[in-house]
Amino acid sequence: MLKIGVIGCGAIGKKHIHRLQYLIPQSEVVACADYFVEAAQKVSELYGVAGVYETGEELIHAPEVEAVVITSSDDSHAKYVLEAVKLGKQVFCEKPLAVTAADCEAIMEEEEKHNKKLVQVGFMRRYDPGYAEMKRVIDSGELGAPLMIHACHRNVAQGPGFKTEMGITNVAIHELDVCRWLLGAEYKNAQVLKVKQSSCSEGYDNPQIVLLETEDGGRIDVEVQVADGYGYDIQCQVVCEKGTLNLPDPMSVVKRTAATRSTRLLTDWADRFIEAYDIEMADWVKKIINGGPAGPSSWDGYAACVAADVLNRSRGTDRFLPVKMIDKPGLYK
Ligand code: ISE
Repeated sequence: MLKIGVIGCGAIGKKHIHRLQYLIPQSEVVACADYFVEAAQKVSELYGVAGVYETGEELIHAPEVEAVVITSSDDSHAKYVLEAVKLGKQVFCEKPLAVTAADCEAIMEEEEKHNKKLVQVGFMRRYDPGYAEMKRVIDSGELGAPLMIHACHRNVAQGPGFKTEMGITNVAIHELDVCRWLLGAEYKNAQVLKVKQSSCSEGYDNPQIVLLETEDGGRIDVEVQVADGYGYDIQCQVVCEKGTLNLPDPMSVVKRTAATRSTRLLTDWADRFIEAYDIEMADWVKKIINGGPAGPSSWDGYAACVAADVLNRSRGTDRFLPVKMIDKPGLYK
């Protein structure tokens, strides 16, 4: 039984606690913490979590906590990951791993001191059955080399405080990970474009187009609409030499009535990727029990963070900017 502490008791935190507590037989959530301690207390009552800590640091140091799940706000991830890694505890950190590349590097340096992987980043799309099948076909070589990806990431709306840059660091970050994973290549250049704007935006760029070039010349374009006014819609097409692969839409009953045929679209990302999250968490627990994580690593968190940084810096320059990364440390090869 893996005894887990969860830092961050908001929406995704609660969903992960539910998974770890009730759906995965080999894990138990023994502690939780939140910046708002009342939120942690509520979660503790709701899900039968024995320990409530006032700070993430106290939870990380708690002797009963063997592994840590971080689902707090994006800008708090790095300090908690670093603290847990220093103690040699396994960590699952929701994306992004950190908001700066320098913080990702510090995490990798600390992890290397232990000479073993201690971090998995929550890039759950790699566990989605649709993306996983696309990856399998690409790697089989059946369609020849992959040449380009056309993708869309569309959210219904954003809450208060949303900023243009978050369209990359919080939203398109998933494509930044999944595209390099699908293509098996790192990025060379990146650029973000401000295009014709939607009236659904409230003070931030929407849509934006993300353009990427990989080291082997592959091309990626991602339409990022953070407020589309109609649904949560994720599309991905990989164009290969001898065919194309399209990400399947989630299952939906086809309704025929009043001379129309329709299927419902989802509106919440947590529902769209529910299966991916379930598989991801169960796999993380299983792999930790059997020796160590095998999912997206700190290097993957770093690669996405560097690309996000470059994209945000490219805004308004009308130019592709180079994506420069440190040499890949041996631990992640
Ligand atoms: C959220 O954190 C996600 O992971 C979703 O996939 C993304 O669509 C949403 O905009 C993010 O806030």
